[in-house]
Amino acid sequence: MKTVLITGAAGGIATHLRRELAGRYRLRLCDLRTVGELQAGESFVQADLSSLDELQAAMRGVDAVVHLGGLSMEGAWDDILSANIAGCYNAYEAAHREGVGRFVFASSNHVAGFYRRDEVIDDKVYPRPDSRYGVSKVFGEALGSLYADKYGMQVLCLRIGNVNPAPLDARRLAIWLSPRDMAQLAVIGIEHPDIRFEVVYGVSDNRRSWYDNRNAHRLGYRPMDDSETFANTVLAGVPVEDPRGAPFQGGAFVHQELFDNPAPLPGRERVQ
Ligand code: 15L
Repeated sequence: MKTVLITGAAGGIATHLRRELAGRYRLRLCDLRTVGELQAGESFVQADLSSLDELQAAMRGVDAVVHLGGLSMEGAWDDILSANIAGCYNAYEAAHREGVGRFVFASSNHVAGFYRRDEVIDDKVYPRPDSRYGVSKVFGEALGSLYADKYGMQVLCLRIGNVNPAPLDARRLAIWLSPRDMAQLAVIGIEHPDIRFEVVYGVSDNRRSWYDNRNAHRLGYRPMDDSETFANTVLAGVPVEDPRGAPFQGGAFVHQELFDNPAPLPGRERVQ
């Protein structure tokens, strides 16, 4: 049985993954915070993303890393810098030094949040991050590319939408990722023989999706859920979205800290 280290193990996505992957792998849970009661097959190791030594010790002997650690939303530059830039570098570097061959990186839809919702984008689009957080995820993907090309690490970057048992609002109907579909993507990253460096969208089979996720399907992803099941309930209960974010895939992330409408200036649109 493979041993898989999950960073950010006290967080929401990890909590779902623990349940979904139970019995399939030995799970080594890694966080600065405590992770709650350990289940069969789980162990806990405390490590700070700012410490390469601690991360190396945590990764010793594991077969794969699922890197969920770091800030999961926009933050002050110093916090993004330490948790998502330096911390992400440390995670890849520790994996490399410990000879871990597989790395699943929790990237985010916010690497491309400035694409509009009427555009369908795939894994090859040039990034258009909507926040410092989004920029940090572009950096994490670039590190994955570097470690794959230079050291042969097998890296899968998941541009995750939003993981929840049910979609939270109208925007999340497009980007929702059910826990079991998230687990399926993680398993592809841990096991698929042909992965070198791949980017896929971490979304379920949502009818309202604005992603062309053919690369995930090519790797065998067969999502089991579609947010449409929840659409009537979700749409009945949600407040109207802020018009500054509503045209953009990244939603509120695009207008955080902005006072004016950030609609692209003439000439800003790119031809793919
Ligand atoms: C993300 O990347 C965040 O980690 C998550 O907290 C949500 O905000 C999600 O994106 C989203 O776009 O809804």
